[in-house]
Amino acid sequence: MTEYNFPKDFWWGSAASGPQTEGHVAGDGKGDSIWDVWFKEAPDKFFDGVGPDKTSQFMKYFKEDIQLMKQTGHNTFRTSIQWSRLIPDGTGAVNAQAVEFYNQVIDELLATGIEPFMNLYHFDMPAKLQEEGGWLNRETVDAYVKFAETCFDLFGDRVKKWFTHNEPIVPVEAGYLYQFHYPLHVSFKEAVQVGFHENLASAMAIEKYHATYDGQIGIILNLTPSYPRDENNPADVSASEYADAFFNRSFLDPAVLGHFPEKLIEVVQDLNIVPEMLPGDLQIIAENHVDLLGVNYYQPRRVKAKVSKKVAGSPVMPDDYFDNYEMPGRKMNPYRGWEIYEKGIYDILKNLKENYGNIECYISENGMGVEGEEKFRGENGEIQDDYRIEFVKEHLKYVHQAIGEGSNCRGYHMWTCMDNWSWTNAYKNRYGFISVELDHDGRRTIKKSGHWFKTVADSAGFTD
Ligand code: BGP
Repeated sequence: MTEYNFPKDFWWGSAASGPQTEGHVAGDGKGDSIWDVWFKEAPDKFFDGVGPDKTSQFMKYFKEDIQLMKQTGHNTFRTSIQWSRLIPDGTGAVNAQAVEFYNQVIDELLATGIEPFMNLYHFDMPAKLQEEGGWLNRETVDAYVKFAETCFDLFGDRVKKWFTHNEPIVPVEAGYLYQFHYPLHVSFKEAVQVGFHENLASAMAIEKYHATYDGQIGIILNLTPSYPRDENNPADVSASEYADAFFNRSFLDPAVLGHFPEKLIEVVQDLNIVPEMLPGDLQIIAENHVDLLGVNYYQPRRVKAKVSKKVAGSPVMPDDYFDNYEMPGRKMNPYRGWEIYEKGIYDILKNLKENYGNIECYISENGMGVEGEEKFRGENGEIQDDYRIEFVKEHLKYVHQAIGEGSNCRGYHMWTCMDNWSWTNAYKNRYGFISVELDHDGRRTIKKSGHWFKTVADSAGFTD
């Protein structure tokens, strides 16, 4: 038996987002986001036709939910402020009901001894701004900075940990390359512009925050380590470096180091898709770094040198620089189709220590989506999710090892607290410590993993 002891002040908790949990309440004044619009246009794209209107009804149940957080060991919890709830059209008047709602959530969390971590953008562009081009439009950057300042002004007296974006690469790849988020475009040029504007918006919000407020501000990135098929094959290694530059370093380097990676610059210059920018933009990025980095980790990316032929006439894509590699014998989460590779979390933390000044960080998402979890509900009504306990434990062991070797990792947040609405997958795969039964008006029950996590948080570790 080995003891895995974590620092006494380690952050134990989970992450969620406004659009995936809150739901709509009649007359709440919320404006539409791209998700509301897309769902109205194409409900069949969403698993079982379940849209963003209902979700887990956190708006209705937040008081009870925060008590459940306490019962599952949370000392911290991350969610997001929905831009389209706070400022319904993205740029105009503030919605007083939204202010009241987020105030109540923040106050309730603090009164329960749970520190709120607040994110500002979680894939949820206000519809009105998307009509004007969303992140492609420079004016969105200014609107975002105003939104960020409004949030700091309204809630910054109590919220001391802010994040500018969750997984900003996702709007780039999902919205402008691979068509799994609105607006479903395919354009490397647009993708680069979107990524640039998100980076700039983040740096500008950080600048404002540092000028006036005393907490910490960071960014949450899904760092997906790129492993070459063969470390001794230079072509595989080079392919994995391209994938790393596109999907990790495109945000990690500017956020922490203040500049873009060489490989990315090379590609956008070669392809003549350098984003439009104003004089001084790069300076803003160079001078305004994050204080704290959230690391979302689900799966590795395995890469080999490009061999597949490009279909004539197909658009230029990042994938022209590498092929994905299916490693024989890899361990899979069959429901989500993602590889489970626990050591990846250690490799990320080590990379941050060695190449990113050992920036203060925490695991801001890690988790296992499972379809059909109801079949694991035991006679006592509790879901017996031993697989999730195993998943978390095996990742925590590597986090523990990294900390032992000097990593500045301060906490671990599971995705997610209670089962929530996962974009087009809706409620297909369940991730929570707490189950939500849609057929019973969102009835909540703590799963076995939730009770287990409380014991881990209470004793700041576990034995295995
Ligand atoms: C992350 C997102 C979350 C959440 C999670 C689970 O990428 O930050 O919003 O959705 O992944 O993934 P999925 O919903 O695709 O199953």
